[in-house]
Amino acid sequence: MKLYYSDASPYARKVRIVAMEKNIPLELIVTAASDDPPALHKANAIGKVPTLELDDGTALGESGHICTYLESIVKKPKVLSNKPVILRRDALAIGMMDALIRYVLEIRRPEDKQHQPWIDRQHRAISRALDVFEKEKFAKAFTIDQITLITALGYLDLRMPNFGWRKTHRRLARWAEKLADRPSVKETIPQT
Ligand SMILES: N[C@@H](CCC(=O)N[C@@H](CS)C(=O)NCC(=O)O)C(=O)O
Repeated sequence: MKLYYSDASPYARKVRIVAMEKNIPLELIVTAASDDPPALHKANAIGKVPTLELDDGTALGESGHICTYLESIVKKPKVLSNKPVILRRDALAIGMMDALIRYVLEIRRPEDKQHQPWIDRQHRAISRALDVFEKEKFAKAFTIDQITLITALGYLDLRMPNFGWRKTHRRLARWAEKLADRPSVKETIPQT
């Protein structure tokens, strides 16, 4: 199976972590979605990473759907759950990723075209999500909510290195620190 991905994409990192946790080998195809590569568009008309191309040519978009597929082919360790607490946290961490992406796209626009209230709105959403996560108690199992959250925090570090969340959210920082040496987390840290 081929995964079209980019090193920085938090959505793609989520999929890579799930695949590594389940020992599912993926052929990784580095893809800059913004360059409109024909191979990506052929696989996924919407042109986003991650896109997973199965051996029969079927291509799946949306990180959540890709994780559902990976869980269906390799059941253990189980990372997905229908438990409301896990779904709630996963949705919150996805929302944090989405707010970060909106923030990044906006600050990349020419300065005179940027809309500061929109930037501030994303900033506030990220802060509120961090406040909620600061109070959460996580179980030992490395489930999808934790995978999405560690990925969102990694993207926060990459794109907003001066956010300073480790000082204001110390419990969350300790939780993230404990996961830092886990191979699937360590080997997928975004560099660019
Ligand atoms: N909801 C999607 C989001 C994927 C996404 O937005 N990927 C970005 C990279 S982080 C992308 O490919 N952007 C290119 C574009 O929007 O054209 C998912 O969970 O997979």
